[in-house]
Amino acid sequence: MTRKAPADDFDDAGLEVSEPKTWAAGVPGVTTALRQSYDQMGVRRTALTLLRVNQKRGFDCPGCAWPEGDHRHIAEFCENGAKAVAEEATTRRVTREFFARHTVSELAGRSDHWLGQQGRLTEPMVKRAGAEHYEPISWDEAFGLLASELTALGSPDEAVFYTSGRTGNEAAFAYQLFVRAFGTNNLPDCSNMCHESSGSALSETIGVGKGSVLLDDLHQADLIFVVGQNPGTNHPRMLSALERAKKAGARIVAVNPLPEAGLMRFKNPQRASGITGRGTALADRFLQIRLNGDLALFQALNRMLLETPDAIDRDFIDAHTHGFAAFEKHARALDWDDVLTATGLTREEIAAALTDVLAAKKIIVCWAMGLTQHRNSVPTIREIVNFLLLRGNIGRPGAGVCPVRGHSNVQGDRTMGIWEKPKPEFLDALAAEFDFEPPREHGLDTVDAIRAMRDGNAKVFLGMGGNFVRATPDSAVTEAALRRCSLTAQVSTKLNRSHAVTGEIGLILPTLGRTERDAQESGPQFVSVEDSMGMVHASRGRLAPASPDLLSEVSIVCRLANATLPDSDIDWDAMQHDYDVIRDHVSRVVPGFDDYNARVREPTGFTLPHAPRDERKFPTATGKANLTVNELEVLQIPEGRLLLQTVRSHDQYNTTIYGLDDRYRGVKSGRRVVFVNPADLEALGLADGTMVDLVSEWTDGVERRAPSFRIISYPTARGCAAAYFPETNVLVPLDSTAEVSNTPTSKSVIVRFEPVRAV
Ligand SMILES: Nc1nc2c(c(=O)[nH]1)N[C@H]1C(S)=C(S)[C@@H](COP(=O)(O)OP(=O)(O)OC[C@H]3O[C@@H](n4cnc5c(=O)[nH]c(N)nc54)[C@H](O)[C@@H]3O)O[C@H]1N2
Ligand SMILES: Nc1nc2c(c(=O)[nH]1)N[C@H]1C(S)=C(S)[C@@H](COP(=O)(O)OP(=O)(O)OC[C@H]3O[C@@H](n4cnc5c(=O)[nH]c(N)nc54)[C@H](O)[C@@H]3O)O[C@H]1N2
Ligand SMILES: [Mo]
Repeated sequence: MTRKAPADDFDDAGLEVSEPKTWAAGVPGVTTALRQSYDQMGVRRTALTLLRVNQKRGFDCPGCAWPEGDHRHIAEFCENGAKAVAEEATTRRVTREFFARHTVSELAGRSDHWLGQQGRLTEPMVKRAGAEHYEPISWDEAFGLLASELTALGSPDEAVFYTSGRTGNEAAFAYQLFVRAFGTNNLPDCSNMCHESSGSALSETIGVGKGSVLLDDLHQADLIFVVGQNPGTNHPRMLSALERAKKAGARIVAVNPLPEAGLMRFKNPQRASGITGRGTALADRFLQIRLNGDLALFQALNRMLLETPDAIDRDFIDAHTHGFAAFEKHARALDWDDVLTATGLTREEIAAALTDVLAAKKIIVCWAMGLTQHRNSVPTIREIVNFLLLRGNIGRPGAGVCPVRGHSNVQGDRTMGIWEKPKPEFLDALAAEFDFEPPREHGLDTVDAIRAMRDGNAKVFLGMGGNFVRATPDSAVTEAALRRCSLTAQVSTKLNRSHAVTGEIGLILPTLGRTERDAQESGPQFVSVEDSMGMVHASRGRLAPASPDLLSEVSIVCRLANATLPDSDIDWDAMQHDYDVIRDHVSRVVPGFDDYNARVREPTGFTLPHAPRDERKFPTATGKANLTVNELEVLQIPEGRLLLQTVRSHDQYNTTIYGLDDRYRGVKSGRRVVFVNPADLEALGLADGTMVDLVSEWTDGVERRAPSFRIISYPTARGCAAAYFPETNVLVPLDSTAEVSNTPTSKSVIVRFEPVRAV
């Protein structure tokens, strides 16, 4: 059986390929960002808007979750932050006339790029059962419709409430409260596809599922590993922190199958030398690892540490860790042949990295999707914790774990209770504050939600932001699952494919973006967010809303709650009219938020407590930091196949495609490309420029096919390939997920290439 991509965007007519870049940012970055901003919103609005990003009384950049320092530059934004802002602050609009012109099935055939470029959504719209078009609907009628579908369900567990990571804390808290008052824990979120593996591994080993470093720790570190992460594109402001660390003497080791430009050399556009000079060489050492080789790499380093006299911190291990004996026994038995096969590195390369480790008193390991989206992601991250614990590198300045989060408030949404597996203590606090009994049974995560909709066990889907249909794996299966629902509703700022692939009824609920003023009955409101390092701060929109008919996410949740739960004792109106009321509730329910309303009004906000970081206390089951035993399984790739990772280009934000270039990797005007090592091409009898279909092979016997990709001969690790998501999501099997975290394995998909026959 073959499963083909449901619809494919072939915007690639003008595709051009050139040599990849060896450095990031600097002048081309700034000019590209400004050009795109002028294009979306004109010169005056660009200047007004960009000056407010990440300023003390401005709005939080809707780009990534990297923290702002205390000493902010006048323009504390980066090229890709500017693109994210321009995308939201665009002056283009999607109106009722637009929907009258285009049928829903026509929209389903358009590319992600085209859909996003149509502009901001302006009023609530409905696609009624059997209709071909969306038509306008009043807010009251829209809430009434959604409420009647929800209350008609056989059980609250037949509804799915998704969240993407841009939603502010106040809306997130109100949303999870509504969902639990309605009666389910079905709160899947983008984390399930993102850093869930980090949360799972860190909770088990150090007792807190979040990173243990602050920005200042990075500045003080002796050695920083950047593993499975492309900060030049996805967290550009992190490059400034790495540059500063280097100036203070840190060494940087990059571990990646791709020689990403941002890791190699950086020209800081916020300093004059960065605009004119050669910039800073960032990585001192580049370990060009094979996809999925990181568990083996860190096990090898750990074995070598155990074999080096005085290399491990005995006092720390005795005082603060649990499980050393079993860990040591297992680590010493590691097979070097497995390590070399899995990593593709030489023993000398790994030994050289060990000299960096031995020379460093303070080590930080940073990582992102390169580590979290594999079958063995949780064991890999646990092994990194082992590595840091061996030399006492958790719970002291300049050292620790640093999972670099994606969406700007994905971490905050979790803190506010957006989780399908809430802790009993959280539910107890919620019950006490609101005097109701929340459901205790765990809900559906993203993959299980798709299964439930596919099988007819869930029938109503509500998305609080995001683009569920495109962000999730196995696109053909997911699309069919959504189409089987009785109603799908999306709270969104911009048009995307999830509006075109609907249940019997489809609803679009357009909302304010982070850049926009939010006025409620008690006056102007602000929201708050938590960055990747547990810092909470306010975000105030300044622009006039894209349309007078938009509601804030908080209003949407509260009005939906009133419509769905008319007998609820919770005062939804009070929350809607004044977000301080929500923050007061939060301060009594969520640990670390005491005096929330006062502290969030401080110019730089406040830092949430983190026991391992602050006190070297590890709130795990054993009361200590857990050293773990992780089995190394070397992925076997059949003859003639490659391991494919699905990555972001420089011109996209997840499923939002800003443009068709990937400047650092030398790609212009196209996205259907696949990067392959020249030696693999030779072995496969293929060449640069050949057009191929990508066919994924998996144990269920189904062949998943993504048609027509141009091969680019590229210096990636041997045996590995890379192509962009979401075009390749069709290749990721729904059932291929990480152990424990259930995250789709978007970074390891076994594929074969079939040359496209000329017709
Ligand atoms: N401009 C922009 N910013 C973004 C986003 C965006 O799309 N655009 N997305 C946001 C979100 S939600 C997230 S989660 C982050 C994502 O940030 P990243 O994780 O940087 O994003 P990816 O493009 O998935 O890049 C994965 C990186 O890991 C490497 N890699 C892949 N597999 C492996 C492996 O097995 N081992 C190792 N060592 N490396 C590997 C890849 O070569 C690549 O460099 O960025 C956030 N910021
Ligand atoms: N193959 C593959 N798949 C992946 C990944 C991968 O690396 N490879 N990465 C995964 C990761 S890390 C993530 S985080 C997910 C991302 O999954 P999602 O978060 O679901 O997807 P996005 O593309 O970020 O969502 C974009 C949409 O969000 C809406 N939006 C933007 N701002 C706002 C706002 O302020 N409020 C509201 N309500 N809506 C807003 C807009 O309508 C826009 O179209 O994708 C995952 N999927
Ligand atoms: Mo993410």
